[in-house]
Amino acid sequence: MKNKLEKIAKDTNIFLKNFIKKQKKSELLIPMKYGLFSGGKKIRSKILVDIGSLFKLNYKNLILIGSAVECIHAYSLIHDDLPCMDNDEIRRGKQSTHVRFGESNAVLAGNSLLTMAFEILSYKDFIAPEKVKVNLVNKLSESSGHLGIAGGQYLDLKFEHQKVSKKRVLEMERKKTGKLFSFCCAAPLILKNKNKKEIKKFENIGLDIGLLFQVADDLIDYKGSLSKAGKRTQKDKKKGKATLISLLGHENTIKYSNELILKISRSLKNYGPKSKNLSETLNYIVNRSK
Ligand code: GRG
Repeated sequence: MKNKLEKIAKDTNIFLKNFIKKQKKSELLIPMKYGLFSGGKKIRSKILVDIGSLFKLNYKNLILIGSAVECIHAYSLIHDDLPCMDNDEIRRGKQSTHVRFGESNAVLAGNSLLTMAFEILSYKDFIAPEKVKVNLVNKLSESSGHLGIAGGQYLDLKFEHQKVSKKRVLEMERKKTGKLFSFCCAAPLILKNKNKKEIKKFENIGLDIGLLFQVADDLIDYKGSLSKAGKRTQKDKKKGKATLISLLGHENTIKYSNELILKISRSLKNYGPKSKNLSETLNYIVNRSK
């Protein structure tokens, strides 16, 4: 699993570096590259490739779509660390982008990574029907806006120091983290021209994978360390964040994540041994320490 993830991370970075090399230079590229290339597991690209392997899709196309997703992800992390958001000075074991380059540059680098995602999906060298490209742009933009990452972040900040129901916490985590995973699971089916019902099924699997990922992230905050996680831990409690741990407790949250794994595995049982890559990734997600 580790080797496969590293290969996908390397190939995603190669695509992004070549893509950027072909563009005209600008000074903003320095903080943008810092946000994109200063580590990062590239787990979202791995999920895309795992789902793509169920449908025998072209690896290069999956890496291109994964690269667009990683631009959105890097953007969300840069903005998440800003003083007006979660105010974090360390990310991936290094200074956050705004600490290194200043707040205004971090905001602009984040915005430029957002738009770069859509430049990639509409790239002339992406060989796919125009309709497929438009559908991918449509789904990725929806996953990133008020119904997705931005909307989830809004709820995350709004819920600080509040008593929030499990339903609302799940809504917040599904939007903040789940929607991008949902896109990663749906994109291969969009590429393969599958019908709406099949796409929806995989979007729902993605929402559950995202939730599992976020629960694991909350557990890292609860019991992890700065040296392993590459970011400050035990922050959620201090900031009064609404999480499943704060609601259900540590033991029940672990139980909840085991139930999620069972649910995801059940929905993939028709794919037999082809779903082995994804099962490995799920295992990695729950056992990770960063
Ligand atoms: C609209 C894209 C967008 C952003 C603005 C700031 C913000 C709104 C959203 C923040 C969303 C956020 C940071 C959610 C947390 C998701 C999460 C668990 C991130 C950690 O992902 P990893 O572990 O990171 O994959 P690496 O470092 O491995 O890349």
